[in-house]
Amino acid sequence: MNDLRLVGSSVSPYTRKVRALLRFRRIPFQFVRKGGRESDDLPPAPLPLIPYVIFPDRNGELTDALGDTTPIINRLEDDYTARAVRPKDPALAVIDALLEEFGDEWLSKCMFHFRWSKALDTQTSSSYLAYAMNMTATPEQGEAFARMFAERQISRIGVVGSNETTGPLIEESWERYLDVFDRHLQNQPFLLGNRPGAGDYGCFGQMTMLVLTDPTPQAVSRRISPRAFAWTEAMEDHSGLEVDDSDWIDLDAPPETLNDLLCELGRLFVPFMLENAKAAASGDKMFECELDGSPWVQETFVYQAKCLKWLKQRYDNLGENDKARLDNVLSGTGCEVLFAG
Ligand SMILES: N[C@@H](CCC(=O)N[C@@H](CS)C(=O)NCC(=O)O)C(=O)O
Repeated sequence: MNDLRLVGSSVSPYTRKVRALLRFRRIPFQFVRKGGRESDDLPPAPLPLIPYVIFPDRNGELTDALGDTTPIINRLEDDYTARAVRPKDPALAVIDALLEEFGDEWLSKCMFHFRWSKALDTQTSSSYLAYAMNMTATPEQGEAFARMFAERQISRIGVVGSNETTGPLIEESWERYLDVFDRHLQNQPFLLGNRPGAGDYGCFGQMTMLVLTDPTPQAVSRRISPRAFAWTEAMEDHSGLEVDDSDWIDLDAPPETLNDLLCELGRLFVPFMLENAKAAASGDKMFECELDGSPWVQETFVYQAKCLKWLKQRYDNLGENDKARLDNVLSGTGCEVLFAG
């Protein structure tokens, strides 16, 4: 059987998410740099995005390309049972999926906002990106690429919802997240217990940039949570961590800080997802609303409406007892509105 291939870039947050997850899961894989000879010899990307994974088909041939990290994780859960990242308890698995979306779809706003709205962060991050694609580029090529890439990203900053109105809210949310993350991790080393879930990997992906490389959010994280630096570094490779089913937290007796973390999700991320989905459903290109008492305005992000649908499906698939157990934990956090009606 051929090892599967992860195609991406070591400076892409979503690539890092999947690479670290594969290591924890002890799934044999080869990491392939996008744009290199090795990636050209593989089936093409299913979407114009990285990362993607090439799975072996029934004959062991590498033919089956899958994009988008959440479906990739789902497929890995189906194909390999050991060391799963989705909790066995289906109600807890909904919280894990919610945390994964928070990482993917909200912390990515923090990442994009700091990186492409602050000159220092733009300069720092774009300066090395060319070399990640072409290690032998000349300094002139590197600088030309940095300028081109920064211009392109800055022109797209509105897509993720960073603008003058939303910037301060995004920055405050990064600070509050670090505070609650730090308090929560005093109870257990991962978001949902003594083993990492998909939620940890979702948050980790964005934190590779926010905590490890980009100067402004990194300075904030060093001030509020030195633990976040150690955690993010450690998340890269948990292949040696031994885990079993009892390592998940008990959803019926969760630590109080889980409630605090969910309240943070319920403050901006959850109402944002609902407003965005409403706008997508009515075909609006832009939407304006109030989040946590402050005005919010951004372009509608159709992909994020799809993410919300995935979350709702998970909830709808629960039995009545598990719905009640989950409702009990979500109640009063602001997250319960996701699944109401
Ligand atoms: N939702 C996607 C997001 C992937 C994504 O945004 N990838 C970025 C790099 S981290 C990308 O490929 N961007 C291509 C571009 O900017 O043109 C996932 O979960 O994989």
